[in-house]
Amino acid sequence: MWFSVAARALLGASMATAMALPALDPTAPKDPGHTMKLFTLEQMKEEPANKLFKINAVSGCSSNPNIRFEWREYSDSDRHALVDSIQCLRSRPARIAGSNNRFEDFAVIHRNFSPQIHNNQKFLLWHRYFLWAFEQILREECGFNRAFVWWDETKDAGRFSQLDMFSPNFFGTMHGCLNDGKFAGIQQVGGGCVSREGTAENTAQCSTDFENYCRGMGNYPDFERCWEYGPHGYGHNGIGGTMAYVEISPSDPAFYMHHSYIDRVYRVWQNADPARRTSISAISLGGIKPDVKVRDVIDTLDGAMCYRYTY
Ligand SMILES: [Cu+2]
Repeated sequence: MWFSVAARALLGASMATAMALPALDPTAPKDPGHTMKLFTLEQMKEEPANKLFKINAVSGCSSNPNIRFEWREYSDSDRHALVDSIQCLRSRPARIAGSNNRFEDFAVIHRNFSPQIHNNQKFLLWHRYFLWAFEQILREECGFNRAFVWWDETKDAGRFSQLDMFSPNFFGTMHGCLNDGKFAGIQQVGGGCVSREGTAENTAQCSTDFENYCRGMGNYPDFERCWEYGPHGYGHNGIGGTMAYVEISPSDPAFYMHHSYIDRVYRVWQNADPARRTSISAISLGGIKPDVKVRDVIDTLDGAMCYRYTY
């Protein structure tokens, strides 16, 4: 599956308009996601319990948060430490079935969860946690001890391949199989080389205009849609090659740089209204009754509905 991008491109929309969103294509073959998934009672009992856990609350976070620095603010020493720690992860043993090393674990997990975490409102939150977890594993298992990084793609719109990030010094150059830099020879999950294309028409959509347009959205569903199908999709398709292949795109280390930009703009959009930091969306019945928040319906006795059962 390739990345869907919004037809509402602000500049040079020709690439985008040719790509219909999958859900709108009536000729698209039905996949297993369209049929009811069933477990018998016996199978259900064998399913491992949901491994939800709580992250230990970090006391004092608001007064002393970790800071992510933009690539251009990041020293050469920091850049090398980052690339070296990612390379270190590639030398560590896999812990996930179907993966060949610890770095690939992330791409395999991303592939396995892919239908649940794209094209819906979980997208931004899941990828936020995924990126944070990647950072933590770099620290815990490969000794990475610098501030983390983000990439302001608007400064490179239309010319990603000219950024020094995509050089043999750091993430490797942009064209064809990745065969220079620390990650030379890196393979995709599922086989084949990690490759890139670097198409300017697509990366041009990672623009200040497009970012500002999405940041102007007044509610989460509209922002999420704009951001996922807009610059997020164009960045993937623009780096191209492995990055344009949704499920396994984290096979390319550049994935994490791209998603740092996606996450940063989500945070900037949240900064504009505190309510955006406590709620992602309304539950909508299309106007039959007013839209409500999760908190309005999660407790039947404390919210919009107020009812209980006889037993
Ligand atoms: Cu993804």
